[in-house]
Amino acid sequence: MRTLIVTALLAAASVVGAQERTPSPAGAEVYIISPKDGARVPAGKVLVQFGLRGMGIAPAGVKFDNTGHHHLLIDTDVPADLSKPLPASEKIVHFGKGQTETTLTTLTPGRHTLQLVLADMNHVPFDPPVISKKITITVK
Ligand SMILES: [Cu+2]
Repeated sequence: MRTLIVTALLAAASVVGAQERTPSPAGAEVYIISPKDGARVPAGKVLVQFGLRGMGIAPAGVKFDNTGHHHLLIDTDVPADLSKPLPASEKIVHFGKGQTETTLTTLTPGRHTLQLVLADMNHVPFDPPVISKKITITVK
């Protein structure tokens, strides 16, 4: 009897500890429309356009099946632990209003990487994750 209770408590604790991840539909795909991988772009304003197939966009906080919002990763890797909400920083930019493009004005001359991660209303990546290819651009 005691073993049973302990087991039940442990199971409950592990459920609370892990953020629940939202399933993504098969075939969902996020990609960077522009700039193109390997592009050389003038310094100043770099327009980045986000593409999405097989899912829709909804603002953060809005629950609607098969939707999420974009996150642009700049010069950084996708976090190893995808069970947690994506942090917000200058390298991980949230587009919680449902934006599908942005203009970067702070990229310094040289090589930079860009990558998109779609995440759910709570900023947690989907399962399986919907992540773009990482592209490299050179700012002139
Ligand atoms: Cu977010």
